[in-house]
Amino acid sequence: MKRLQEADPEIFAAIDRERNRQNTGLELIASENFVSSAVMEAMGSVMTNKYAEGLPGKRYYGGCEFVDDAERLAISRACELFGCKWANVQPHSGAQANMAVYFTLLNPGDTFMGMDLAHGGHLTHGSPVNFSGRYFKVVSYGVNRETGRIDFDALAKTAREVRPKLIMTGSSAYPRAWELARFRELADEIGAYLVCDMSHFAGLVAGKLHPDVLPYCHVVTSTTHKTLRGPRGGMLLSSEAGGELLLAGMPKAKSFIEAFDSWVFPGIQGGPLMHVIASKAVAFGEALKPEFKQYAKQVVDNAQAMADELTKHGYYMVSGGTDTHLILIDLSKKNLTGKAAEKALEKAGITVNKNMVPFDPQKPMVTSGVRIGSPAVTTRGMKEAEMRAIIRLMDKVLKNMENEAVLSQVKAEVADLVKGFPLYE
Ligand code: DSN
Repeated sequence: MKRLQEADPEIFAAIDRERNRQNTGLELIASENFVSSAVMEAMGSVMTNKYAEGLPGKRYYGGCEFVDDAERLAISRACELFGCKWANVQPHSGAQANMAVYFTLLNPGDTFMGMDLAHGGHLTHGSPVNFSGRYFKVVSYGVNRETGRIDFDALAKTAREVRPKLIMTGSSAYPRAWELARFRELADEIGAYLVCDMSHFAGLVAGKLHPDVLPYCHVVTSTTHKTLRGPRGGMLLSSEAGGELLLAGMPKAKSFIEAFDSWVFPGIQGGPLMHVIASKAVAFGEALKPEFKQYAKQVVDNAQAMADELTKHGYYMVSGGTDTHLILIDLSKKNLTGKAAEKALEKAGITVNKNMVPFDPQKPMVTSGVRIGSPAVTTRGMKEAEMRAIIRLMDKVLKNMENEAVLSQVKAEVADLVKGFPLYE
């Protein structure tokens, strides 16, 4: 980045410090990952210069021949990867993807069900501080206090009573797999749309490490930058494409997919980020390679090794463990808060995020939990032995949160550990 260094030394220095932080620390934030240099090169390419409102072959601007090539590749690779018939790769983020879905399938004031944020759901699944909770009537579902798993019987009972028009599934801090066949049966019974926001576990779905999602949902939303290891962005997918489902109440009957497309643009977005779309295509190409399946398997194996080591060290995890890439540790039984733990771990070079646990008595800025995940450390090449070592380091920090000497010593151990797994030059 010599040219950037000369042109803007301040920004260059900030980027350099961030690169160094990523290289020398342990990244355990469950929603983060490290992209390949190829994915990064596509993001930093000339495609950032191009306006391309519309879809490939149907744009509102001239000169779109080559960005069309990139977007067509992104679409066809996404469809191949997830075995679906239609994809829209333009949403700038997962939040935009969810917004496009709600605006397509619901009218303001309609009722939908989504997982409670405090039980592992996402802001855009109906939180009152988010557009999803302001424009629509939201009835939340959650987990069973004893098991930490989704209380499906309670959810089904509520769904039969309130008859939501849509059920949103997927989560940000729920460690267990989603059994969507069961949800689809319920959705069909009450005449609701079934949507899954698989942002967190998209890479596991692509690697066949998570039960099928696409065949059960009317539409699926996702980010591309978590377990899927692509650039920051969103997408919509469906295997119900082809116009089988006509949406009632639209000015002219539009097929399902036409309506989704037009809610993404012009409904909620302007020009698509063509450099990011090109980069999504690169990431989907990487995920189609056999090595990605091995990566996804290692992500799950690593999370399970961490869970096992946590149990050995006497930690309580919501639901008792994980089926996926993430673990939610409830620190209340150790008389610690998520806020204090996050801060101490950061001082020791271990990045996690504080997180509410179900039925949390603490406020969202304090919390009783920390969420950890294996995707980023797995990308560095770490395996089960390193996961166990990481948990031992975490345990040392959590037992000595006020002891700066111990925190510095762990930081040195972290630096030693990551040296064997180089990341960015
Ligand atoms: N903020 C993301 C996460 O960390 O899970 C979800 O959008």
